[in-house]
Order: sequence, then structure tokens, then C-alpha cells
Amino acid sequence: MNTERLERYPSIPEAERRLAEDLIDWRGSDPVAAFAAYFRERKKAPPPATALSLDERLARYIVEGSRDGLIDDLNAKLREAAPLAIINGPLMRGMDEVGRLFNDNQLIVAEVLQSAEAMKAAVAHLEPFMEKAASATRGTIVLATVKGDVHDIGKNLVEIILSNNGYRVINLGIKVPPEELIAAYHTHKPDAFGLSGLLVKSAQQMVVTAQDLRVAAIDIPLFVGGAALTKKFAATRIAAEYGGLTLYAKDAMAGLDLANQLFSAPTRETLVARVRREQAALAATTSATLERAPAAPELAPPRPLERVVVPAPPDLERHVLRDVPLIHLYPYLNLQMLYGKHLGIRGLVERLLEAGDPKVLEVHEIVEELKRDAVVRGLLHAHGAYRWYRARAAGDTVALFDASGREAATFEFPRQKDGERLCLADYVRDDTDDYLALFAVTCGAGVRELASAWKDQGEYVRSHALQALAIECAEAFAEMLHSRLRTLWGFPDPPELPISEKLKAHYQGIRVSFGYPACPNLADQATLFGLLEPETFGLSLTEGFMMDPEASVSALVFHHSAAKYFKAD
Ligand code: B1M
Repeated sequence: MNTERLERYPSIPEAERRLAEDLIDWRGSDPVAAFAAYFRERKKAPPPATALSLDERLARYIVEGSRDGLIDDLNAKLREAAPLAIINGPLMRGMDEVGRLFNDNQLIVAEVLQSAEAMKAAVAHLEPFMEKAASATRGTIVLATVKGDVHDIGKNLVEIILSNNGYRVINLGIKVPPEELIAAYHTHKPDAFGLSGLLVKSAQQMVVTAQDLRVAAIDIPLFVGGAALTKKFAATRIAAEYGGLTLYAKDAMAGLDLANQLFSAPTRETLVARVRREQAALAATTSATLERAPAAPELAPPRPLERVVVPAPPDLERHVLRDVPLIHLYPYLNLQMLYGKHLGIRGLVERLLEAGDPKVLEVHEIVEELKRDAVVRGLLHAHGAYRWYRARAAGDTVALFDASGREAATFEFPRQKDGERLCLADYVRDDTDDYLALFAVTCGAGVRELASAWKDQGEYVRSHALQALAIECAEAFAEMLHSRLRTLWGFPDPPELPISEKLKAHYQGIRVSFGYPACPNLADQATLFGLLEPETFGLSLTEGFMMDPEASVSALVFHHSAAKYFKAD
């Protein structure tokens, strides 16, 4: 099926959309009859390209992410306009329309990337005709993932979106220390910085970076984004340390929208005033909350948990799994994350797939092809290690002992300040030997390099989808391995339990990862790495306790039947 021929949702007439949705959601007295009657009569009438002006056709190629006829029409346009006028004219109008349709929930991330591919192809065709001096930039932005962080997928999406909307983007990559940013400032004279990071620790590194940039007397606008970053943190912690304007962007398109407002004179002042006003308000509420912070409540004693029978693991050896077949991981893929969070499908993915929703089928086609390629061409490699340790709790601490009985490590876990006052140590016996399993898995080997190569070749959809597939394969590997450990540990899931229920954690025991709310101390990753030595299969830890490559997961596995997921703070 050539997805490029699929008509774009926005260009389907309103009446036809309603008839189709009535059918899918079974609305109205007889949606089938209504649908059939209409289409029996209707002549397919999207405005044929010939009915459109040359400029309208050029903009539509971008909106539809189609390159069919694009080059011919560009050559026709070159006979009447300069390359720069074409880029800043119909082509950029197309990208602006893409931004509007995305914000109006009519286009998804995957489609925006297809439009960016068409834009890249168009600009690449026009470049040879442009005077060397001619440049089409709305502004220059230096983009980087902060020191200690290897987060790439978010930053790369930002680069693709900005660079195909008229911005010159200098992508410094990952683990970028402040001094390198300062050097890039003097080299490239950018109009703004864009900092990215995945973890809370990276948000804290953004504060340090902002301080260092101010000391270096740099005050160009500073965009910040990242999964664990919040608008409040950006306002009260980063902006407070930076001399220039700090702008929080929740996603790439929000980043584009802010940049467009910032770099065009009519909207700049309004934006700056609005951002400063919002940040002042956030800072005010934060300090008020701090002043009002109630005195710590009298802590109720934690409710002792039932002492369960300790299941014995098969051994205490270190197990290394190399090149686990991807087809063993694929059934554990969380499609809601892969198709929804990463590729932009809005709604329940499983249900939309069953209903044959055209957009989800388009994404399904892309993902299925990539999954096949990953197996056939060895694009992804799944490696991991796991090991059980004898364990014993003491208060909020759990000590691990190796096979010779020597203490191998201790973990101190936070206890909830109120409510059930839970602590992970409660799930380990303190009166007799118990066991804990640890593992670390990765599917990221070579992904950054390959995704970057595809991105540079303008294959944006496959580049982003590859990083997303690697990430979700790492999560799938964790899910599959956890299931296998339960079986080996003697409490297998009921054979009839579907994977979809496992993805909802409907099994005995829990799997927690350092950095998550029950065990937020990321530095414990170093202890885990000391025990499992994942470096032997190419998985290392940065100075920020982030795992490199990016598509990696580490975890502790508890067997206690009363164990549940909770927030410690
Ligand atoms: Co995990 N993870 N994760 N994770 N993960 C978080 C971030 C977490 C908040 C979950 C939680 O606690 N509930 C938590 C961090 C908490 C903390 O900091 N302490 C967490 C943790 C702890 C971890 C691990 C440490 C767990 C472990 O294994 N021990 C581990 C670390 C991995 C490593 O070290 N390599 C880990 C692993 C992973 C996966 C690999 C499985 C996976 C991918 C991570 C990734 O994206 N690289 C993952 C995921 C998917 C998440 C969540 C669920 C989603 C993150 C996401 O959306 N990524 C996240 C929880 C959550 O946020 N709901 C969580 C997709 C990416 C495209 O979005 O990075 O936000 P994002 O980038 C966006 C915007 O931020 C913005 O635009 C981008 C594109 O739209 N933006 C900018 C970013 N930079 C910008 C710069 C700009 C403008 C806009 O400049 C102009």
C-alpha cells in the first residue's frame, strides 16, 4: 500500500469525515446505509492539482508530505521566482499550515515528519540554484543535550522540526558541557540555545549551565525542554539563574511556535512580556508555597507487611544475554507508547487498529516495515544481564550478599512520609535470607549513529521511528525478562495471562528502576552497574548516572506478593 497516496485527513470534506466516524463509532439509526448512499452518489472531488495554482500545489506537497510532481513544479516555479522566494513563499506557507494543522490535532508527529521530508527534498533541489550568500534562516539555534545526559530522540525531533521551518540548527549532540556551549556561541554567533535532557538530574544540569552562560556574559534566549522538566522548574530554577530569556518548550512543535514568535518583530515583545509575566507568577507561588509549607506531620509507624515464604531462585550466578532475538521482544512492545507517545497517534491505539483507522494503519505500515528490517538487516541488538542476590532488609536498607555470603552492596530506599508509609525494603525479609533480582538491558547499540545518518539523508520518519522502536524494544526486553525471571523464580504467571495484562503489571511482585518515584536516587545505578557489569556488552554509565546507549533500562525485581508500585516522595 503506497501510504503517500492516502488522502490527508484535513483535505477530506467535513461531511465525509462525519459519515466515516459515525460508522466507526456506530452512531445514528443506520450509519452503513448513510455511508453507502452518500458514496454511491458522490464523485471523488479533492480539488485536482490542476485546479490549484502553482503556489497552492507547492504548499500542498508540503502539507501532504508528498513528493509526487514536486520537482517538476519547483522547476516550473524557478522560471518565475528566485529559489529563496520559493522557500520563504509557498513552501514555508506549507510548513506553517503543517504547524497549524498539528496544533489543531489534524496531523500527527509521523505526518509532520513526512512534511519535513518533502520540505527537505524541495530545499535540496533549490539549493544549487541559490547564490552562495543567499541564506533562508529565520535564526540560528545551537541545540544540545546537557552534560551527563545521552538523551537524543527528543533533541533530534526538535532539530528536524526547526531546521525545516527556516531555522539554521547546529546540533552539538549529547553530553555537552557548558564550556562547549560557550565555545559554540563564539564560533556560530547563534540567536538562541536549545537545551535538552531526559532526567531530573539533567534539569539540574540546565541550572548549572545557565549559571555558567551568565558568568560568560551570554544572554541570548535559552530554550529548554525534556521529559522530566516542568514549566515551573524552568521558571523558578533555570530562568532565575540566567541573564537572558528562558523559554520552556513542552514539545518540538511548541518549541517551533515559541521560536516563530520570538524571531519575528511583530510578536517578539508580546511573547517576552508574557513569558516574563508567567515566570514571575510561578516564582511568586513557589516562594509562597515554601513559606506556607506545613510543619512535618507526626509520622505514623509503617504497617508491618505479612512475612511471605521466600521463593528460592535457581542460582546466584551472573547471566548475560547477547543478541536476544527481536521477535521474542516484539510481542511485549507497548503500542500505545510506540504509536501514540512517539509517533503521535491520538486515542487508543489497539482500538483504532481494530477499526482500521487510516492514520494508525499508515503508522503500522511504517513500524512493521522497520521491525522486519531490524531483524533482516540487524539494525537493533538486544543485550542484557541479570542476577539474583541473597538479600536481607534492615529498616529502610536492603543488603545484598554474593554466593560466598560476603556483603556485595546495600541500597537505602526512601520511605513515604505519609499515607501507608511504604518503603521498598518492606518487601524484603529482615529476619531471614531473602532474594532480590537485578537486571540491565539495552537495545541501543549503533542506533544513534544510524538514526543520525538517516536524519541527515532526510529520512526523518524512519530515523525517528528507529529511535522510538529501539527505546520501546528496551522496555519490551525489560517486560519479557521480568516475566522470565518470575517463571525461573518459581512463581510463573498463569498461562492464560495475556501480555497486555503483563504490561499493566498484573503479576506477582514488582520491577522498579532507579530514578523512578519509589527509588529516585539515580546514583544507585553505579552500585547496580558494579554488580552486573553491563559494560561487557557495551552498556555504560555517564557521570550523570545515565545509561549509554539511550535505549536502555535497569531494574530491581521484588517477589513479595503484596508488593505494589508507589511514590516515595
Ligand atoms: Co524514562 N524516565 N528512564 N525512559 N521515561 C522518565 C524521564 C521518568 C520521568 C519516568 C518517571 O519517573 N515517571 C524518569 C525520570 C525521573 C528522574 O529524572 N529521576 C525516567 C527514568 C528514571 C528512566 C531510567 C533511569 C529508568 C532506569 O532504567 N533506571 C532510564 C534511563 C535511561 C538511560 O539512562 N539511558 C529510563 C529509560 C527510558 C526509556 C529508554 C525506556 C524510554 C526512552 C527515554 C527517551 O525518551 N530517551 C523512557 C521513557 C519513554 C520515559 C517517559 C515515559 C517518556 C519520555 C519521552 O517522552 N520521551 C518519561 C516519563 C514521562 O515523561 N512521562 C520517562 C520521548 C521524547 C521525544 O520526548 O524527551 O520529552 P522528550 O522531548 C520532547 C520535549 O521535551 C521537547 O521536544 C521534544 C520532542 O517533542 N524538547 C525540547 C526536548 N528538548 C528540547 C529542546 C528545545 C525545545 C524542545 O530547544 C529548542
